[in-house]
Amino acid sequence: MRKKVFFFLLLPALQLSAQGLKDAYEGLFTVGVSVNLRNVTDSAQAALICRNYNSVTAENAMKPASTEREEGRFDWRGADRVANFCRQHGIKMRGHCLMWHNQIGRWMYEDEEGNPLPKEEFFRRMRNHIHAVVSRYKDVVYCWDVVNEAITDDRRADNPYRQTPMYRIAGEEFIANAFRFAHEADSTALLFYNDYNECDPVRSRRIYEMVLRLKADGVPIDGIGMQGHYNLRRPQPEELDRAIRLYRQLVHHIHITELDVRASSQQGGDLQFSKDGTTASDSLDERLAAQYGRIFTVLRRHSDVIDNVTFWNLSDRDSWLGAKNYPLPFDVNYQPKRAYDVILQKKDVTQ
Ligand code: 9MR
Repeated sequence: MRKKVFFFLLLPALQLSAQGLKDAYEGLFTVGVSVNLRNVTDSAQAALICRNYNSVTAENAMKPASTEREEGRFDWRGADRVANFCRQHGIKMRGHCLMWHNQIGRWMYEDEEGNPLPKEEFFRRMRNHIHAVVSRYKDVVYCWDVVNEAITDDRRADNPYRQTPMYRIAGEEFIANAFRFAHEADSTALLFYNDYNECDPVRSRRIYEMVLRLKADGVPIDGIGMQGHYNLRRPQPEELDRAIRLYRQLVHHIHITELDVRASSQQGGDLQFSKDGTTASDSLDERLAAQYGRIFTVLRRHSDVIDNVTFWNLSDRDSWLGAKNYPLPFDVNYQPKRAYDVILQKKDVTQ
């Protein structure tokens, strides 16, 4: 009899510990992670993914440079590995990414002598690429980051756009057509514009105005991806809240696509940051938990428009920021940190 009572007392605790992030956020938004090929091959890491996440993004494997390094020579090995893992485990994917100025073969926009392609030829190549990738993963990918990081980092520039070879060939039409081609290939996928430093007032205004114009022109754009490369201090809750309020005036779908919180003071998705980070400590662990707590408190408040929150990498060991930035809820040994508990327990943190 005693034993039985003890078991029943224990049951809720056991159930709680069997819950992953995806269960804790059921009904609010899906919780995702970006993965490399090791993550989906190693059985312990795979189990961690399946327990916590119900959305997966390929960190690099679906980018143009991975799938079509040279025109027409497709290499699906990496992308298929991740997609098959997801198919096998019934996890849906965020497709990342169709058009970006990084990790893309020059053939997309240049001829063999290095001259910019005529606009029509550029569009032909872009359309072929987008159709091939989107069609292949239609069954498992529920949304795509169609255009990534098209807004300039120069907050004072008159032209809001990043001056990439693709932009120079076709201007804003390059962005519009990328969305049109993706929609042709899969009319049911949700299509996103994705960018970083998206809480910055200048950049967020520019993103807003661009999406507003595209939508007014009938371009099939469904959502805004806020990358979420943050740090321990920024954004502050009101900055994050303000950006979400701005974007939600325009779109019904907001995804936090690449969330991490670095220990150094920079923010953003560019590679100009220090991997040196700082030394691990108890207080750092607490500050990380507090910042994740503040961020998720805001995100939960907007869960009617936010339908996915994705961490950029599985653990500190995998992070593009280097392990010394301690940016994720799982440490270098794939053990949950305080930040994980704060997120899991949905504790409101406002200070
Ligand atoms: O995490 C990715 C890293 O492995 C690559 O080397 C890098 C190349 O630029 O891209 C990283 O992912 C980026 C993402 O695709 C777009 N937003 C910024 C991310 C961090 O740079």
